[in-house]
Amino acid sequence: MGGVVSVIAAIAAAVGAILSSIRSEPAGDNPTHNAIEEANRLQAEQQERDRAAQAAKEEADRLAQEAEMNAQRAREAHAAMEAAQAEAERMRREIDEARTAAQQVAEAERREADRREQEIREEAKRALEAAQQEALRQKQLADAENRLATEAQRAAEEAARIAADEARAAQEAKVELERQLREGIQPVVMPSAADLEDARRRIGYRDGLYHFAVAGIAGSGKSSLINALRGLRNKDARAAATGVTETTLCVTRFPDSDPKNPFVWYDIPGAGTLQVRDWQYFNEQRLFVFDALVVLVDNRFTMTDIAILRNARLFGIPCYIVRSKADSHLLNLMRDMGYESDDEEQDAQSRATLEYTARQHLVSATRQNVRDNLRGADLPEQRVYIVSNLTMLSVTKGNVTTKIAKKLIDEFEFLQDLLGDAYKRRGGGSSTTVV
Ligand SMILES: Nc1nc2c(ncn2[C@@H]2O[C@H](COP(=O)(O)OP(=O)(O)O)[C@@H](O)[C@H]2O)c(=O)[nH]1
Ligand SMILES: *[C@@H]1O[C@H](CO)[C@@H](O)[C@H](O)[C@H]1NC(C)=O
Ligand SMILES: *[C@@H]1O[C@H](CO)[C@@H](O)[C@H](O)[C@H]1NC(C)=O
Ligand SMILES: [Mg+2]
Repeated sequence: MGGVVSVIAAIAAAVGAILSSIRSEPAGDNPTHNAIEEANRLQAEQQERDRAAQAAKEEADRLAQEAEMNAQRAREAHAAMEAAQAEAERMRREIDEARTAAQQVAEAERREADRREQEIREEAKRALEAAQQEALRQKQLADAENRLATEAQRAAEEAARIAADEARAAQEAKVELERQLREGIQPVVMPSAADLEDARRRIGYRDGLYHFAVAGIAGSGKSSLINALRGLRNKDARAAATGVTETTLCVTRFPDSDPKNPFVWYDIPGAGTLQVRDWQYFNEQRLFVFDALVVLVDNRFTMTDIAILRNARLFGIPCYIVRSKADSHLLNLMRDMGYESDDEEQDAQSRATLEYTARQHLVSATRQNVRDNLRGADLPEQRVYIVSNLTMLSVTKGNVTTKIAKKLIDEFEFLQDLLGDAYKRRGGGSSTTVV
């Protein structure tokens, strides 16, 4: 606005100067001319001044117009500036608003993110706890199942063990039964009172007497041993016949030759030669009725010998294992070792040495053989008496000469044990009943 005023002032000053310069101009010569010229010049000057005034006016108009335009422009610029400022302000506000909105959005998003994160955390925590609980539950289930399985397995093992034990016991029983059948062991059949009474009647059993049975295969020396125990020679009239082939299964009764002796002897034939099952032998021959049994073995044990030993054990009857014919076995051994009975050159010393060695061999081999057989039959060990008929007779008769004494093996112990046990079992009682 000030700009416009100064422009107008300048224009006014210029107009004043022009007017004063016009007033101070000096006057010319010819008045008419001068006047005309003056008039003309004045007119020209007036015209010039008019033109100048017109130009100044035009210039002033132009300037005014220009000023007006400038003012207009200034107004427009001001307005534009104000608009720009307003726009800028608006934009600033918009930006602020946008920023605020963005901040709010960001804040909301952050809060949402936090919330989600918290949610996820809690969810994860819940899931973890649930998983832990489930794991615990599974573990407890597994533990329970393990316990059950262990118990079931223990029970199964126990059942299997019992079954195995039973199977083993059954198998053992079967094997034992088969073994007993094979080895002639009689199933334990205890005789009835009537059976016993019948058996006693048949053998002429008398209370107060000792009833000895001598069993063994034919030719083992039963008759000879019985003769010797009765104090008889084989060739004595009252002696049992020897060396005869047995044809019957009869039990033969031999009273002792001395009526003062409470002994009765029985020859039990056929052991090991019968067609009956070995285990039947004991009961068929009614061996349970005797007070003591002598089992004579010649060279080898028979199944019947074993069956007799086993059954005698069951019935509690003392049993004596005897090997007879020691003298002839000894002679055979000596012959095997080089002894010639008709060789005059062999001196007494070397004969004695040979006999001693042969006797040692006979005794140890016989004892070993019996031991092996008993063990093989699962029977307890017991001694074997090695005897000869002649030496036995001397011992029985109490007439042991120096010559006989040299030949003694087990005869003395045999008689001592046989009669000693008998007296002991009967409480040392005595009877003079003559049969
Ligand atoms: N050298 C010897 N021969 C005997 C002995 N015992 C028996 N004998 C003989 O052996 C054979 C059979 O004897 P024996 O008593 O009849 O046996 P059994 O069939 O069991 O009654 C007979 O020839 C007897 O003389 C003995 O101790 N020594
Ligand atoms: C013993 O047996 C032998 C062989 O048979 C016989 O020669 C002898 O007479 C018997 N001895 C007695 C004492 O019977
Ligand atoms: C004893 O035996 C011997 C021969 O062996 C005989 O001579 C004697 O008479 C016997 N004595 C008795 C008491 O039997
Ligand atoms: Mg006989």
